[in-house]
Amino acid sequence: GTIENSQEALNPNTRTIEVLQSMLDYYSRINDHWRTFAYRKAISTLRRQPVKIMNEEEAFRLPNIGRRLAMKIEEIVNTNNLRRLEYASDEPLDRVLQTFLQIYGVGTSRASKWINQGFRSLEDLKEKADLTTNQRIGVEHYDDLNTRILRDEVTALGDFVKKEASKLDSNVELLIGGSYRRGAKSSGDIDFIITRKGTTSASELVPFLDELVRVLTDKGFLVATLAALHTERPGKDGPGSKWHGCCVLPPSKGDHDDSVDDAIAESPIWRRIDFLLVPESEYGAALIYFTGNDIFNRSMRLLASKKGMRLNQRGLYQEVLRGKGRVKITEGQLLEGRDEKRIFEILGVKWREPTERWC
Ligand code: DCP
Ligand code: MG
Ligand code: MN
Repeated sequence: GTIENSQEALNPNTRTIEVLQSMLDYYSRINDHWRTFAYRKAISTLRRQPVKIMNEEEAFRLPNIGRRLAMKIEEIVNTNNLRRLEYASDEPLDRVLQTFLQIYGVGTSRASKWINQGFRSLEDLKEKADLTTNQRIGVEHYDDLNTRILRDEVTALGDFVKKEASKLDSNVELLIGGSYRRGAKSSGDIDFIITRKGTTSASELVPFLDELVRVLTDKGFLVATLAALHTERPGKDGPGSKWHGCCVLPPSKGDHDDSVDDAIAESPIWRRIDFLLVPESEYGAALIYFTGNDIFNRSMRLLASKKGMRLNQRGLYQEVLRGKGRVKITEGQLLEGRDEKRIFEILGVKWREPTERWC
């Protein structure tokens, strides 16, 4: 309440509390319950002090404040911030967290659990942790999967896929979306959007994708599967029929002698590759979604909702009208799905080339 806030403003230890609070937030983030608790107790003690606690001795005399916390309090008073503290004690853990977070498919909660189990390095995880298949791939190919792919290599990898695809079905269209379509000089992965004229459901393309994956695996191009999902009704954001995995450029058996090819043949770098199946009837909306970037997508969706419409990766819809008790008055009617430019038009926004969609 207001009284509490004004007391806070008058508290001589406000700055110290603020810094301790940010450490508390950090420990809470990495699920270090014990330190979170200790910091909470220390902060509440400091809140009750009528005078500023200036050094280690003063702090240590107070209840709920141990020697190490008392030292930190003195340091905060002397430096007025967290910087040195971070370097002194928190940075190592924070760095471990950052390392773990860069493992493919690993989020904060997984990473924190590993930290709490005592793992401090990728080696620890490799040797001691109970990893899922995907986590093992992420750990064992950590460096590869965190290396960006130069545009020329994306093109080369893409050409390999396109060539095999057209042998299977010359009517299928493959386009590389994502950052590559936005013109990026390097990409984190290769995002393929796959469609065929006349299709109205992604499921019509599933047999083709299964075949393509089989052929590309046989040729040594695809080296791991991370996710293969076929759903008729994709969620609000999640793609419907997709395949995620890893690929390498097989050594070219051509007659030319290229040192780049040699290097790749020596130790091929694992690259992330995604395939998204899209029926022609939804191609435009899928192009927008899969071209991104994510911020641009969010702003397009927001704009749609402001205009009483709804944009997702399947199409642009009239928003569902609801009356009393959220009863539907009208269904969300499809306005456009097929044509990317038409979606911009209906939304009333000027066409933006993919290379202009960086946010
Ligand atoms: N996308 C999105 N929201 C997300 C994830 C993805 O809108 N949370 C869309 C926009 C992205 C596209 O999917 O551009 C492809 O996703 P990527 O993660 O492959 O991102 P980019 O291709 O843009 O970047 P990168 O070069 O890192 O792969
Ligand atoms: Mg990408
Ligand atoms: Mn991707």
